[in-house]
Amino acid sequence: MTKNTPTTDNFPPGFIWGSATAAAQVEGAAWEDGKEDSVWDAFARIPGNVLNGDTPATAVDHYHRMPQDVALMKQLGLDSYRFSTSWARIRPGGRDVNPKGLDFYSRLVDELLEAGILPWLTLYHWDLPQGLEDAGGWANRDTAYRFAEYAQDVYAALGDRVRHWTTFNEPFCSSLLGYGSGVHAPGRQDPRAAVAAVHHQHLAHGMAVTELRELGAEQIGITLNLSNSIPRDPADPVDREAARLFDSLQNRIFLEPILRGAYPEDSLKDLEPFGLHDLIRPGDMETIGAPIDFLGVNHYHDDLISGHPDTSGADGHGGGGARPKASPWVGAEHITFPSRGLPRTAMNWEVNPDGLRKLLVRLSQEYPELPPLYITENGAAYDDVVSGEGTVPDADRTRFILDHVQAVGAAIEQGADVRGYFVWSLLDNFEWSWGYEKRFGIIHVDYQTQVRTIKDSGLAYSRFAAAARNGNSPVPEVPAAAPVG
Ligand code: GBH
Repeated sequence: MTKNTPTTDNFPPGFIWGSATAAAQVEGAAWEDGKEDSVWDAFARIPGNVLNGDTPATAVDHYHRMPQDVALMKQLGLDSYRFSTSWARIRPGGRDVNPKGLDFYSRLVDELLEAGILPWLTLYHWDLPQGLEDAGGWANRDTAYRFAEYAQDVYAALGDRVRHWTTFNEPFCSSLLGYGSGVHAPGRQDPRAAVAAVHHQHLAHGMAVTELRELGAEQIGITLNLSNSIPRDPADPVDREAARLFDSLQNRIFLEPILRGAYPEDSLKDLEPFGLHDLIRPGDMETIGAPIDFLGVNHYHDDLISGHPDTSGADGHGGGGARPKASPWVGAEHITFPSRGLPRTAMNWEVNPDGLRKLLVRLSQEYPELPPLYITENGAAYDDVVSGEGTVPDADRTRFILDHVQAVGAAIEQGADVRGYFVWSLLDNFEWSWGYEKRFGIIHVDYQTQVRTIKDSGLAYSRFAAAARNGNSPVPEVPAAAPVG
């Protein structure tokens, strides 16, 4: 099959075609119906933290436009919608349960089920109640116990209708970016706090898995952001060591505690100076290793790694936010990300669809204990233009999505047990430290009017998913000009 005729042959019946968002990125209504600050509300208020001084206060007003947004999902024919619940809405300040907060998600779930769309719920996508941050945040072990309580609250309200439960989205970001590099909320730059946040989020995950299991949740998992760590020169021991270290901090310190109940030996050594050993109490690793039913994989780009100063002239990694901060890779500040000269997205991230195939095949081969996989995020930011006809001809994003979907198909053909793909994102939204400048949506949002327009990539994705569902292959690559429905 050539690149220009995407095939649906490799996707098994029942494969889930979805799209994803996160509460802080889409909801807005930051202080409505009892909600109080999350760390992202507080962080965004401090000048210099978020590009252009943008904040998540209004976002794309999904809190008020939810029924219309679900109608758009239905129009696209999505099988599933991956969303997150806001802890700061459900337990403002981390204190008592707020029934109005829970009610929003109850209405969302009902609306989805009514539309025939499977709700895929994530409990934590980075928006810790500021009240809990004031008490030490994820550097404080107590936050893990608070998370387990919050998980129970959400299950009590939605467990009768939601079958798929994800504890954390990308704990890498909410620990190492939030407490190490400071590029994400709460903006701390303290390597020891960052390592504590890693361990306490693991613990919170494990405790929530145990609680949810006892309460009867059907499918429980976690989403990790994983990346291929590729040594610039595989023959150079300095590059090889840098790639090992990056792989340890980016991938294996998350994968192995969760899948095997143990930190990798080399990571334990690397992180000893930052206090990892002292954080681990008897029983923790068993809790963290509680069996899960699926692993969510978020993948955007590979990382080419060197242990030498970068002389390529371009940071192949693409940086992260309003301004340069410290490195999130604790104890690995010397690592550089040289460029391979591949095309880039508007995030300056390299485009290399085959990296996704490689990652999935590697996971399947190296981890015999691996549960079924779902691609819970993949997508791209490009600078979109709305045409005179009111369409959004985003050919780059269409290409990106269809090529990555093909890479997932190729991985399945090579034995990876992948059961779903969620494109990031359903809507243009608050892209964290980049504010509203970077657009990832398959639906365009005019931030002045909140008007939504399905982009050509959304139409193409919808058509591909429909063809896969019906067993039609190959699929013509040119996006339809007319709206779907
Ligand atoms: C995902 O994270 C998020 O889950 C989602 O909310 C977000 O909107 C989406 O991606 C698009 O960004 O240069 O050192 O600061 C993506 C994973 C991890 C990619 C951090 C960028 C920057 C590291 N991100 N990385 S650094």
